[in-house]
Amino acid sequence: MPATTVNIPKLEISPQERAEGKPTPESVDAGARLLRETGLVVIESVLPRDWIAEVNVAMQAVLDREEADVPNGEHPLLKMPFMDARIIDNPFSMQILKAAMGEKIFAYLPYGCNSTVPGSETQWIHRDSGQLFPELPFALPVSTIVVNIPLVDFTVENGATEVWPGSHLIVDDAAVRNTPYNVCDEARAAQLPSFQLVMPAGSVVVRDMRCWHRAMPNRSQTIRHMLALVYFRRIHHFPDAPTIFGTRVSEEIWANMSEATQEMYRFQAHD
Ligand SMILES: O=C(O)CCC(=O)C(=O)O
Repeated sequence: MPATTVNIPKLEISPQERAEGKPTPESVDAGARLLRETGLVVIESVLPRDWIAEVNVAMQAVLDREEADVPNGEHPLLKMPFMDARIIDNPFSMQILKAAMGEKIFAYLPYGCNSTVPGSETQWIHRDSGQLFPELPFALPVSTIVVNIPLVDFTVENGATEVWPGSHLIVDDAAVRNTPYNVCDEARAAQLPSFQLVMPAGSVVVRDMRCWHRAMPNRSQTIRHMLALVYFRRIHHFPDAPTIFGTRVSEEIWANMSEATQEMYRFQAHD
């Protein structure tokens, strides 16, 4: 029987796009299509290796200080090199994100980092986001996307993330739907194709957060870091709308509201 091969959905870009750090409209379309159809797209070696190696060292220093309980002062990930535009406004991921979720997407800082240490075990299979309307018998277009940037080469040995392509479109049974982290049944996932995200440091992965995935055991001698930036489709929150949503409520009125009322109007400006 022939071996089953599952290809990593890679967006092949030209040397010119890579040199200019800018995708063509055709590449953006192709990337958005791979994301829509498989749940993720990988653009290899977009960021300079030597600079990514510096970010990796800086990340390790932050985590070492955290572990030693040394006060980091202002949030260390809100400083350079972590706030570099190549990370927080990466032209490849940004254009695909906007093609998939519209121009008005938003995100929060600081972003996160997924690390596996030597000797770490297999993580449970999970989705980072469930379906938007989990009771519907079909999946809707994407509304949450994570952009991952590996800070070292991802290999089978150091536990490259395992992903199930197409799983973003799977609708869970009621029993699974309401569990924390949307943990996926191992036996069920074993029937479906998956691959490990083997890729060079400085690649960019754009992944629908509904995709089943897990960290794999790190059998190397070094820690494996990966940046994780989460982006949201804007659906109902319009703080920058010019009229009614900018209205400010006086502090006196605000202070007299119950906690429940303040919670209801939590995005309302007040002073
Ligand atoms: O570190 C990894 O490979 C994946 C971890 C992850 O995505 C998670 O914990 O949600």
